[in-house]
Amino acid sequence: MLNYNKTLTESLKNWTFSEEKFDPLLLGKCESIMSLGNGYMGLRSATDEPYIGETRNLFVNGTFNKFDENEVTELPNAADVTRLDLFVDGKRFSLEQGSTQDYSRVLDLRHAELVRSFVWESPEGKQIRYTFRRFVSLDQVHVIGMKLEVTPLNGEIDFTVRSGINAQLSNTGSQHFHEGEKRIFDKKYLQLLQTTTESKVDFVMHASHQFKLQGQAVELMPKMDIDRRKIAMEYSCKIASGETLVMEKISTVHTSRDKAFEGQGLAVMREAALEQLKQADAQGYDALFEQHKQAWSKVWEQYAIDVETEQPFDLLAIRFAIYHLVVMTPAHDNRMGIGAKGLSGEGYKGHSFWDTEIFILPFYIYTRPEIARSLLEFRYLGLEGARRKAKENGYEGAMYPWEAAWPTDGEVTPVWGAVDIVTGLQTKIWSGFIEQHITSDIAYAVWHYYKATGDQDFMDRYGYEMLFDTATFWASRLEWDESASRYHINEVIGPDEYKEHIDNNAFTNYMAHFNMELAIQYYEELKATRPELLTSLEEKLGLAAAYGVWTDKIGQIYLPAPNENNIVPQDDTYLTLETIDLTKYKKQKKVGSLFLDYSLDQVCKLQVSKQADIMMLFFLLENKFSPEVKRANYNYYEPKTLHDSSLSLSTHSILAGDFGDIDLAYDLFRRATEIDLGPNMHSSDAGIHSASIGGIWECIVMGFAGVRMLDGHLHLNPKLPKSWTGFKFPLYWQGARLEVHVTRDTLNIVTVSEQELELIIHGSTIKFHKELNVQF
Ligand code: IFM
Repeated sequence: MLNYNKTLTESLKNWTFSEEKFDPLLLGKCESIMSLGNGYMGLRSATDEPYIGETRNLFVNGTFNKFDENEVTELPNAADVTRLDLFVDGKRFSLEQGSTQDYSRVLDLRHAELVRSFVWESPEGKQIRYTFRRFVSLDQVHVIGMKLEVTPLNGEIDFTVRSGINAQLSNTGSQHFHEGEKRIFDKKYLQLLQTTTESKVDFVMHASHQFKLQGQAVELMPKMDIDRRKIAMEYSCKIASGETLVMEKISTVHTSRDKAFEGQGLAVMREAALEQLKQADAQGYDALFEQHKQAWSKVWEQYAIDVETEQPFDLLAIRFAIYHLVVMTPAHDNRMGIGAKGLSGEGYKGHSFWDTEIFILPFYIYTRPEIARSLLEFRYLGLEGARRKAKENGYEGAMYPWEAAWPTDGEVTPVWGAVDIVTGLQTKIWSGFIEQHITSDIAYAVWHYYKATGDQDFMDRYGYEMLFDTATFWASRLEWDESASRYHINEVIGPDEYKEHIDNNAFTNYMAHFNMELAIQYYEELKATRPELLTSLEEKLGLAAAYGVWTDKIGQIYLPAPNENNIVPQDDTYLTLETIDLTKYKKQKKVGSLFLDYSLDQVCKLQVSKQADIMMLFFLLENKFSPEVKRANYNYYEPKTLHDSSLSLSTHSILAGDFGDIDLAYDLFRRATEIDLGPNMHSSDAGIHSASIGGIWECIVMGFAGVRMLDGHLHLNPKLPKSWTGFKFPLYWQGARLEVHVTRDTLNIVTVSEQELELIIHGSTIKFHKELNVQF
């Protein structure tokens, strides 16, 4: 059970949530949603003492490895530093034995610290207060801090802690590391060096411990242990009743992917890493934590979003979202993307999907454009793999991988998935072959970023090339249908993954058309204004011929139009498929319940959708469809959409808001916030849902504030959920930071920028300088 109202201090009101009861059968949820990190690395919040069923994960962004030829590359699970084996009077401490009172595990989002505390009574009747603290430094990104406080309450105890660096881990069985080298320096500093088996990324991990008894430093002589894939220390001491023993453990993680060590060799990294550990150890938990707190306070200033509401959960939810966005994003390195589960679990192997460009990038475009640029540069570096994928499939240009890892890896989607309940065989995952809309999603994101920021340098270096080469892919992908005299895109999966091998998915066709439209527009613009840049791109990409092909084909691409009932067919057959009563599945407690009754093959033959598809098209290409068409389609498709993907609810919420159905928009927003943070204790076992977390921000800023970039203009269309009296958020537009405050009848925007700004509010164009006040 989670508690959303735990208030440690007044300043932490709506900044924390907690687990109030330990349940060894529900470990995954808090491990994921309370995970810590700093974009460089992510640490799943497994409890310190071990339990069966736990998943201990430490991921360092970008360190992908392939276990063997038949597997795809994934983020390797690095050695663990969090496990502590604790013994009281010679017996192992475990919450599964004895009894526990005052239990709480709290994630403090404001300071990014995890605190677990309780009083435990051993089966022998010894009562002990335990407090465990942990953070992954945002200030020194290689550092992990842990602190344990142990106070016996009714008699002296013999206390032992075994702690170290444990590499006896895998990714659900796949072992990504060679055995490596282990060493203990000065009976204090533990060092483990390991290299990934295929990508040959070196990991250097360190740990050290220090103790205080009643506030005074004590030297405890350790028993040292080095074994297979493991290096550990065992410390023992007596603690008198009422006295407190404090153990601090400082660990560091470095890898040869770190830009700072590029080309420097392992010896240099090893020495620098050991030196950083020694310095961090000398600073100690409290000083390191203080610096980390300062770094987080800058984060909260930067993203200063606020919801004035009677529903404190809403405020907590947006803070939770921003916390996880910061923790998962490799803002420091443009060779890295964002995983579909961030860095919080093994789900989706650390791979990046369209989740980034469509659900997360808008957050960065409008709050930290430089991070949005870095994420797009990751896709630019991915052109090599995308061109390879196009060639391998018999196409031209750049065909982006459905799942991406290291930029040059190309397609990394696994081929086999869950069981088919009819045949008992593993289901084939087709998305790596035929879910192709990712290519135009990336092109769309380039355009969105450019229009919102005006970053011409990005376009000159990367953006035009991405738009042109993706358009070339689509031009080569189109299939001429002689009988209909038009181009089709057959045999795809659209956003709705419950329809495989379909022809003319509307989303895919419209987005491919849009991608080519952008390429033609920018080609012509460059030809007229920047011929020298165009010449150099022409030489690199063979554009002269490509432009002719784009313009020849674009007018003949089949764009499914609304039928007599205003319904845009999701694909060539969707509207002809059987409909079934979906009530039971719409009310499901756990997503995917449909598969208890049907196989994927059967589901493909029903009018049932996994996630927003046509609705996503309306959201992205808003101007191309009338309000009547959008409404009619919403009414048609929403009852058939099970929201079995976490990418669905936020889009439906935004659309419902656009139609003026604020109650429904709010209801869908609430459901979106509950995907990870809600009370379902199994929803996040494999990791948090990054896209849904980006979607929470989108619901507020693009939904309730109605922020949209349309034809290069910034629109705001504010509307307030009933339970809110106002909300505030920062918004970057063309390099200027705007502070936006919406109340029920006013809109206030202030900026320190000197430029005159133009916005479209509820359809009216308004120019302002420094401050704008609008009464509704
Ligand atoms: O990208 C999504 C997809 O749309 C639905 N399945 C999960 C993927 C990763 O989140």
